[in-house]
Amino acid sequence: MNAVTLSSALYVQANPYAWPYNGALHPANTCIIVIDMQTDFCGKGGYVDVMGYDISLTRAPIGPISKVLERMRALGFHIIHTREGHRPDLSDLPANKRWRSRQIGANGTGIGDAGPCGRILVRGEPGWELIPELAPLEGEVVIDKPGKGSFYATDLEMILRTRGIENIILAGITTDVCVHTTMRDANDRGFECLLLSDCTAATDPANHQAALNMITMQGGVFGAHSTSKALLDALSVM
Ligand code: C5J
Repeated sequence: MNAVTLSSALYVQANPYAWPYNGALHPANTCIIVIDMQTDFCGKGGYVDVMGYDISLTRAPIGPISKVLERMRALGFHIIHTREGHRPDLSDLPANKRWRSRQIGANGTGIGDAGPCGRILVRGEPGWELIPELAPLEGEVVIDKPGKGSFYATDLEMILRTRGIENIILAGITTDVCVHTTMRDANDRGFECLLLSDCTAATDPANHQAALNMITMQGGVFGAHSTSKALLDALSVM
């Protein structure tokens, strides 16, 4: 996939349309949100591992995300990270979320319970930390969220509006849960969204593919999806 340039406009070759819709892609109005690249979702002994899923799937985006971050940082784009997690007293953990999390995995261990990497998805615990390979740099925004979406019960929207951000590039895990919820919520708020297919992953490859397919319906019902290569090709003209 190659970048598409029209006069001063800049587009990423994407599916189902060249993104962003208006060609207004530049560092001042565009961010990347790297969602939940935490040990609990992609590390040995973390929540996804304890549930019995294959963490090689959720680790696959680490390399592509690193390359994209390196280039976007060099160009001065806004960089945002999120972490899913709960207060140590679990006062922000809905009872049904906790109950459901205990239905799968070793010995009924669920969110808030002690696992190999500390209490699962509890703020401050080792498993809740962002993985070192994708650690935020000084000054980058980190959003702590109690839910799947990055807007619910956070100040993300206020930060995006204050910075004049219109375009959101999505990376992280998992494609079908936190990434999709964030993309849908961002789209409803009028943000123009691009999901990078090799910078995201699900615990089930079929769900990852289905999540990509959903985006392409209705002319791009939530935005578009593309690859890290297509994005980097587009950014190479900057
Ligand atoms: C999940 C997430 N899958 N970050 N969280 O529970 O997608």
